[in-house]
Amino acid sequence: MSYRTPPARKPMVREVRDALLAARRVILTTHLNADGDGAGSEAAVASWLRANGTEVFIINPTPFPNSFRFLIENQDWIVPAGSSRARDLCRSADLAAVLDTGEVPRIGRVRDLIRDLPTVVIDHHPVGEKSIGGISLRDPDASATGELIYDLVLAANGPWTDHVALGIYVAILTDTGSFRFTNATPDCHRIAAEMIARGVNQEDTYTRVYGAAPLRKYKLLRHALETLDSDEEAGITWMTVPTEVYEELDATPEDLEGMVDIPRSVDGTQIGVLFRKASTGDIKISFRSNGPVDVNVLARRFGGGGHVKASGAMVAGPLDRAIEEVLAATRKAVRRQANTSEAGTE
Ligand SMILES: [Mn+2]
Repeated sequence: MSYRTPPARKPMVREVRDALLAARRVILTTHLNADGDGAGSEAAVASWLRANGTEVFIINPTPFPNSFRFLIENQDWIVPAGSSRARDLCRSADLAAVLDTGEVPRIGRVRDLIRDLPTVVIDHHPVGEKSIGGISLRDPDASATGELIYDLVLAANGPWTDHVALGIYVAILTDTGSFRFTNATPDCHRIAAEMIARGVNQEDTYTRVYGAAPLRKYKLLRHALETLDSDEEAGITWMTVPTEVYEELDATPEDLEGMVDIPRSVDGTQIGVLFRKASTGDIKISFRSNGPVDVNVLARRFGGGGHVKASGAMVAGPLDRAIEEVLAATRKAVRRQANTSEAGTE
């Protein structure tokens, strides 16, 4: 059985494909602290549209992660959001494409840069309260935004450049936790298989994505592990990134990638939580759910959001008060879920 774009998705795919192919200069962006799905999707769209003769630039709200630069065919396509070049490019562009988020607060300062441009959104998150307008290809059933990029390139009949295949592969690889999570659907395996057939080297790619961490990442982790704690009764495990060590080591948000998987991987954990102080002084929270509790709903209570099993939010400091408040709300969410399940079985 080979992959087919789900029928319900097809009209959106065509509309977004046509908008992208009609533009002469396109600005790509993604959410704050781009992950493998955001960066991989940008890499694939940039390579695909460039091969079609479109001018494409990547302007993200936070610096493009160094660890994902190898995905981008030409580093000159990446333009810092604060530069005058970014302003000029946005002023002369036809279209902005927002990838792997559809929410205004998630694109930070880029919002102002693309305010006057027609916008397309390509995303697999559930639609939130501060949704970005314009035409869209949104499907929460997609394993990753990279899967929707595959649909677009398929609908356009390519071209399948090396960087299109690599970007899509890394987007799916990283957003499915290396094909471990429930979003690692048969369809995303089919797409990944095709990308390997198109030349992606899975071993090299895995090493570049997961096997090239700076030493400071593990030094930071060593200190973070000292804070690992749990409420075994509620099934909540949490960890805090120590602010002073983070600053001393000159760590970056990239160094925190995957850290929340440690509390979530403790036996008996329903919800894993990671706390850290952001540069703004606010406290960033990451939630991961192993069970039936919807952490998207939980994160939204704090003005954040995400997916059912993975979400995040930002709350005001100080850190200890934030931890207390968030853990109280998390316990409540666990209790509420337990009550619903009980009621459901009666
Ligand atoms: Mn994603």
